[in-house]
Amino acid sequence: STSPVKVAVTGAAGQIGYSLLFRLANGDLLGKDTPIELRLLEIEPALKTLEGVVMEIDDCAFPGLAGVVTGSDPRKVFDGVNLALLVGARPRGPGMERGDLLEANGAIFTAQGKALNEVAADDVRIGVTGNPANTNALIALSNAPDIPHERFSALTRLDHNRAISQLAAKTGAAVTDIKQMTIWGNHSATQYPDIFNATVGGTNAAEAVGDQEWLESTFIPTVAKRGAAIIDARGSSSAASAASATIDAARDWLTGSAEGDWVSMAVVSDGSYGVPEGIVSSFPVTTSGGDWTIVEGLDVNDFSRGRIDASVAELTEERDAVKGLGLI
Ligand code: NAX
Repeated sequence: STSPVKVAVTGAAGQIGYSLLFRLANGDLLGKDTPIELRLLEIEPALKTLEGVVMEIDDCAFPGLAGVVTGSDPRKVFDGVNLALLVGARPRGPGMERGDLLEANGAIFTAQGKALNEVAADDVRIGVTGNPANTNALIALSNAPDIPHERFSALTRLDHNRAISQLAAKTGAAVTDIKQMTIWGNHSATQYPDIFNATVGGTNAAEAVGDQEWLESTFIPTVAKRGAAIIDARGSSSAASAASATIDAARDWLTGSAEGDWVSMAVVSDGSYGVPEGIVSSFPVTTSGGDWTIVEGLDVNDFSRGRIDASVAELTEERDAVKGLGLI
């Protein structure tokens, strides 16, 4: 029998956690034959709620679940973890300025970066879902000097999946017919979903759509503002879809992206596509054996260039702000 893969989830008592934990315990990450041990981190006041969630997990009698550890001390919960899914974050409260938000999250992600640096397994991979995801990942990696920067990523897979779904609906294709979708930049309203390099049933997607007006006025805003549309309709933010994308991203990172396709991940830039080195920005990547590689040589037309630059400008502002706060 294989020893269990230790998977940490922060913010485990939250909305996303309520879907994510059950998907992980069910074997949706690495298959039903790979046992998983869950390491669940919450803040003290949420531990009672978390206890209730763990009771429900117990009640599912998941065959592949090797154990559950809960706690509020990242140094204990992250001990020996192979994968850390950093979901918990501080939401923006009433009257909170952007700087306050970056500072509150800075405290969380500096502490968690340091704890991972000290106690995580040597092969640890860290995926950040909690917002502002790109900058939280930058803060965490900057506070974990012994973990290679390539081991950190921020989630833009939900945006990627949303873009695939919208393009499939527009073209009447199946989602499986859509390949090579890319989200560039920040997981925010400035993100750029790029269909110029995507294909629909083997045909260039922009040509298949043939409608720049739809691209600019419908597709891009629908994908970029989907989170707000869901809050409006559901009364709370995307949770099950965010959990599903968190699993998709981690699964592909650990087990490899499909041949002839790529995925979107926010990773530390090496300067590719004119994105300043060192910021955490979304790129098209292929993955294999726990490593990612930016897909190089894609055509970036003037329209795409402008959109990518705008989102990257927002990321460099966020980086400068957290640098100013002494968080990185
Ligand atoms: P919830 O507010 O339901 O849950 C967050 C949980 O995190 C709470 O239970 C809270 O107690 C916990 N938490 C706060 N600080 C913590 C700390 N220091 N250590 C451990 N746990 C801590 O939010 P939920 O809807 O689950 O969303 C979680 C995060 O995902 C938010 O930041 C949200 O903005 C972000 N999202 C990111 C998405 C993405 O695509 N990257 C999409 C969905 C989601 O909006």
